[in-house]
Amino acid sequence: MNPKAIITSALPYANGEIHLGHVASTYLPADVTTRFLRQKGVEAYYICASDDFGTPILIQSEKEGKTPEEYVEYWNKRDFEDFTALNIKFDFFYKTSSQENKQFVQDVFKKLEQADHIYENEIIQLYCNTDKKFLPDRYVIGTCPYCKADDQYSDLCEKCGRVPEEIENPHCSICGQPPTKEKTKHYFFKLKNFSNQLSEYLENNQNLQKDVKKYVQNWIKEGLTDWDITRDISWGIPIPVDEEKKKVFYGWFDNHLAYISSTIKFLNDNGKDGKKFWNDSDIYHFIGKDIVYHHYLFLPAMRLGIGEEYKLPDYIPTRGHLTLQSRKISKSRNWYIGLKDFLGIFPADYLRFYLISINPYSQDDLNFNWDEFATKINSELIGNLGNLINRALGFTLKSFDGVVPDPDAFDDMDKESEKMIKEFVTELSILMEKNHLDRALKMILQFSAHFNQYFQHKEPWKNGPGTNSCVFLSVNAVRSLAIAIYPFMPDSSQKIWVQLGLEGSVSAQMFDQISNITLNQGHKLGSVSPLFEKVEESVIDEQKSKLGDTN
Ligand code: B3M
Ligand code: ZN
Repeated sequence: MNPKAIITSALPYANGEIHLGHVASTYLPADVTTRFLRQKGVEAYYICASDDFGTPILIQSEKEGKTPEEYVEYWNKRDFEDFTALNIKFDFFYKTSSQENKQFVQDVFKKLEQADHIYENEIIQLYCNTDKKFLPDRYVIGTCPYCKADDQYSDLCEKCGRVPEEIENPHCSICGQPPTKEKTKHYFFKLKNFSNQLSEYLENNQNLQKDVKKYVQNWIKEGLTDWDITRDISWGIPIPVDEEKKKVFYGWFDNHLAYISSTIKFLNDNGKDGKKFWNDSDIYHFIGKDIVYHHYLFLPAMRLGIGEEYKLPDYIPTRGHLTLQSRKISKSRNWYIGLKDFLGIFPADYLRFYLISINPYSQDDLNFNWDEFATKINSELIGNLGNLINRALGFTLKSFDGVVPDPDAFDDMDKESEKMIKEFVTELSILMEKNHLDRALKMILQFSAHFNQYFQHKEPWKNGPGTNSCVFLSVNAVRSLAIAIYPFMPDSSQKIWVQLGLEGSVSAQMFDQISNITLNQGHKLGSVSPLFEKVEESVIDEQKSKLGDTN
């Protein structure tokens, strides 16, 4: 395992609140992975930033009577607070509009230009005569030229995932009128020139998901088109060579460069050589499947274009979209759940547990369902895990004064349970390393279910022979679980640690410690209380009724 890692998640637009759809596919898996890598002894840093530029942000700030700077500053802070409430723990949360990123982006552009990867071209830009403005990207809706899907934005087809060169049958997304065409000069990045190198990179990188690789390779085979990297708006990073000073970089040119510029700043500020660290590390970019094109093509091509001065991604874990009650999440239709609202009602660990458990390492969409949420929390988290912990520790407290007893000679069942503890870490570690977080969590639940059955079968409350062994092994299994669940549910993990009478932070425990039996005879537990509270049906009903049209 590489002893160094940099982990990033897709940068949230500084334009509205974080909802469950955002956290499921990118932030949560990245946070769990970072915590796990640290438990494996990796020096891992989780870096993110707000994505501050673009037309939608400019328009919205104007509507609210704020400068775009003030507007993005607000959302940058708010996003960070909301993430923190879910224990998404960034080492650094910066912004694409930082001075460092501006400088970095302009430098990268100059290097690309010197290497002859940039050219200027006159293009036809769509203009709306009703709204009196140029219409970039999201401001044009039309038919995808590739898959013929209707109602797609001009910068990204949500049906087939491609970035259309020219959308068919364009309409202004504000007023619905067909736009007129105006001439303007733009800068282009020669993406086409990188087809072979990109194909090789994809081919050689064995960590990328096979199915994603396959369709990206197909896009390359069908032929890439050069990439328009400029926009005629005022809010963005100025283009160094643009003398009229009327253009800025397209947000997708500058945003992913903030992965690098923010990391370098953070590491340099912490006394390290940021660039060297980046190039020595395993690089992970966690994303949702809607931005595959940008991360598997644009991003590596730009790094290739500057001579791989910064390493290309080793991992691009890509996951599907979250639907809500089997319907597409939509803010305007009030079909979404804000992260902050959710965490006002339920503990962070409930959401972390549920979202990870339904989230496979694949492009499949996942569905948030309120009833399923309640069932999973009540029967799996509480009925299985919580039950074992409370039972094993509660019984030790009641019958042994909270002191771990000397085990008797092990019978077959004890031996089997001892073996389970000793072998637990190996397979679990493999699942975690392969990013199968849902399967790892499932394995943890199976381990817990085993010990519930073991405890039930041994009936230690009858105080017959073998009672001591049962208590001894069960308490040690709880310790294993405390370490194993840390990446998933850090708050609960620490609570169990304290109830076990153990000192310090569970985060400092190495992952491999999971399979050690270390709580010996005489160890005194802390005070024991139930970890979780049941989710009531009435609360769920209330949440369901909040969805949908409110007027
Ligand atoms: N800000 C959000 C998205 O399209 C966009 C991600 C940028 S990652 C460099 O999901
Ligand atoms: Zn399409």
